[in-house]
Amino acid sequence: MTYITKPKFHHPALPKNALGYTHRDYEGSVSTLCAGCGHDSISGAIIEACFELDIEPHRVAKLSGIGCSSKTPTYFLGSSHGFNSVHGRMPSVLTGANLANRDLIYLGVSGDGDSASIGLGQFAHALRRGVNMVYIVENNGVYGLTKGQFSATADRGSKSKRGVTNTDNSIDLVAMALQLGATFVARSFSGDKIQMVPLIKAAIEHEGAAFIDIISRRAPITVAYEPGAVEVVEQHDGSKLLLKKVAADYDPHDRLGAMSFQQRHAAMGQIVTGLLYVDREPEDLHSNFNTVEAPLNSLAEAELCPGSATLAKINASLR
Ligand SMILES: Cc1ncc(C[n+]2csc(CCOP(=O)(O)OP(=O)(O)O)c2C)c(N)n1
Ligand SMILES: [Mg+2]
Repeated sequence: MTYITKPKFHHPALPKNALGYTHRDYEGSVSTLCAGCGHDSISGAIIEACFELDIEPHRVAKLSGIGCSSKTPTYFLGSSHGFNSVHGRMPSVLTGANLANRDLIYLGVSGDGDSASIGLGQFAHALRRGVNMVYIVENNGVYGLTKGQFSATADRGSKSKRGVTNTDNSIDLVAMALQLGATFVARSFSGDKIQMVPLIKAAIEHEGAAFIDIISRRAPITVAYEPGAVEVVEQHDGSKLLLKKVAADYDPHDRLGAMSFQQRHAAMGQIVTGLLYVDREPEDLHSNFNTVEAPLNSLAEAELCPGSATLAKINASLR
């Protein structure tokens, strides 16, 4: 069985948002992931963010690739549009959907295997084109669904559950997103709901390519650490993850500053978290392409077929 539906009844006094919806209206099926998986905490943060933003579920389109992470859209926003695509191909499918209908909120959910291994090219091009979307990578450093092989984001020298040592250098998706021109770049940790929810809300409201790398633990853990602080998280192989949260006086509007901040801390063995960069005036693919505002499925024949005189003019301009 790939999904389990939830019972419909719920407590009559559940809190409601401005639309009169409860959290239940933003949930999906019961998760079939391993108990305690960080991916489920990320689903919980997405549900909370959409509830708090009073989003109508039918205005969201969730798209994903293949992997445990890419399965998670089944476990949230059960009344939204959804498309589970092919391994590593979520970005191009999302781009196509977005070009056809810019009225929806596009939420791309992917894994580190999906985005940093097989889908690296797709990841790069969707970000550099400025597709208006929230792109979340649930980053656990492994191919979880296929039993834990190293992904391209696994640290060099880290040990798998079977004792194999990773000899390859790792890819930092945040560093890449900054270099590629993403207009919103953030990182968080699955055990830090206090940090995740506002980041997801801000990414949804951002009108451009918003990327959030969320480090996802395969065992339950919660953290609460102050801005500017470093949190040490123990890994399954005994190694330690050092999370460095941006300080209150950090300037998130400086792309070069964000790049050097990320690199400096990486050199100290620290992974920076928080809103690392945001462009206050993002451009998106539609403004670059000068596309029509109306969703393509609402255009009538007269707009879609402007007549032979217009066609002759276009042909003449190409001679
Ligand atoms: C074209 C193709 N190659 C390989 C696979 C096998 N496969 C399925 S999921 C996956 C990796 C998933 O890793 P990740 O995206 O990190 O997701 P996780 O399960 O860790 O959340 C692989 C290699 C596939 N489904 N399709
Ligand atoms: Mg993974």
